[in-house]
Amino acid sequence: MDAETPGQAAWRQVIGGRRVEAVSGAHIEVVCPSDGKVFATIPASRAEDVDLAVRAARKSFDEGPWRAMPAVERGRLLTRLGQLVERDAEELAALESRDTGKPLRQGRADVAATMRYYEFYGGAADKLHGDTIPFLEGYTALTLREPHGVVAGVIPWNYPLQILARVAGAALAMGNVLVVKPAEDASLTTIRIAELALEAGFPEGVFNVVTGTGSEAGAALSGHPGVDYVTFTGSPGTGTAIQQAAALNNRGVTMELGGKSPQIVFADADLDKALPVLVNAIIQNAGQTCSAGSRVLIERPAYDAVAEALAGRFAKLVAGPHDADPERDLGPLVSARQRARVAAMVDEAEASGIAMLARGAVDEHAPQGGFYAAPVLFGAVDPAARIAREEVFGPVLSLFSFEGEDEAVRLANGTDYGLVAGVWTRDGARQHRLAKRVRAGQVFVNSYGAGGGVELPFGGFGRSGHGREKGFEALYDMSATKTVVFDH
Ligand code: TAP
Repeated sequence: MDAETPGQAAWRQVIGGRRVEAVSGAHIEVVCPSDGKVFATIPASRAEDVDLAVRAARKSFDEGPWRAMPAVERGRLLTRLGQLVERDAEELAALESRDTGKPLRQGRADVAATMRYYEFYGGAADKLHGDTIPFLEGYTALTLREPHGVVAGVIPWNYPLQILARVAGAALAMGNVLVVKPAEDASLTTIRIAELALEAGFPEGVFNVVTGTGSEAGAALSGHPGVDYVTFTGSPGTGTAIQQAAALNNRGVTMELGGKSPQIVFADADLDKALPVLVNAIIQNAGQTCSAGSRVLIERPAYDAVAEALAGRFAKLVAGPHDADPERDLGPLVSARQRARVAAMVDEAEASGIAMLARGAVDEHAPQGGFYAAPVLFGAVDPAARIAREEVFGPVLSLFSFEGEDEAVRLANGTDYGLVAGVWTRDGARQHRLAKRVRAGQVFVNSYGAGGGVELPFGGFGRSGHGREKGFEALYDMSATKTVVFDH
């Protein structure tokens, strides 16, 4: 980054190992969600810049040293990148916190997970082997894992460091090269990681970042014929647009498209353990988490007690600036646009007669221009209501009641999504039954790991998307099987 005007910084994107402006020279202003003030700029790239980045990536894949590099060496580079993230941990946490509005403690947790992703995929790079397959007499058949080639990653604004790390870690481990388009609302740490990748020794053109809007840079990237595979995390609507663009080139995709994740609380649950987890699963990152536990389903005999206890906790929650001292329970939302979306859904639910059991507060000292949203708890929500079916992506929790396992499963599976679920019960047999019957990519029993678990395969059913990220499983998505047959 280069200092331009006092208090502001002009960041450049990274293409072909060089830090460059957009061809047009245009910029996008970067706003801090805590006060609504501009503190930096990023290049406003368009199709021409995307084309340069894809060409640089292609050249690097076809002609550079990357292709021939032994997997163990690729792994060492990823491990080294993780070490550089560790070296710059405080700087990265502060930058992520300022750019997204998340409290510094969350920024630090994101950096810790980011280090772990690069470490995990650094170690995994040489661990996925092919097979030898018994075949006809006189032949030897074997499989090789091949990279796709140029992987395009379109990254959202809620966890830029972590989502970039899970995409980049798996893609680079398998020998792909990358072109990443971060969200215009939160691009800075993605640029910084690409700079660190150069410092770590990744060959030029392996790790490219193009900044700009989704409708220009994002659309140009996902439909670029030079891209071999597209991975996207974000809203279902944008995911559909990206899949259509990739389909025109017959390219494969991984889609992580959010959720409406249920936490099922049976009357025999350990409530002392469950209650803080239920609250945290919806206020973490101000509810802007794909795996946020946004629906709590409570067995009828326990409903009143759980609702009352949650209302007591929600009434005490306070949203404040990312750098508040002491830290607040949650930060602002990422943008004025996101705050308006959340407010519209809360207003609609209230207007339809859904009972608001509690509302938290916004720090009275929070700067005027920030994008704050007080946490909200709705009770006895109709499962057909919009707030019960659609992702709010804000600190808004809905409570439902159920009678018996069948109704619990019906409610849990009653949205178009299927990303994560929590099951709270002391009954061991029921834990197993529910884990099987709930349609979700991850099920947590007596815990809820919203977003956590670098090692744990992650992805959804239905509207939550397809393909799997994280853990060893992501390596399969980021590579393709080649079968080779020898006649001897
Ligand atoms: P999206 O539109 O899905 O944005 C995610 C990423 O896609 C950003 O980098 C965005 O760029 C880019 N993008 C937008 N339109 C594109 C297009 N036509 N082609 C290619 N890329 C494109 O999300 P949003 O509008 O920021 O948020 C809306 C809602 O999406 C939220 O309320 C939330 O429900 C959901 N969401 C879910 C997730 C996860 S983790 N599942 C993450 C973010 C948002 P720009 O932002 O630069 O335009």
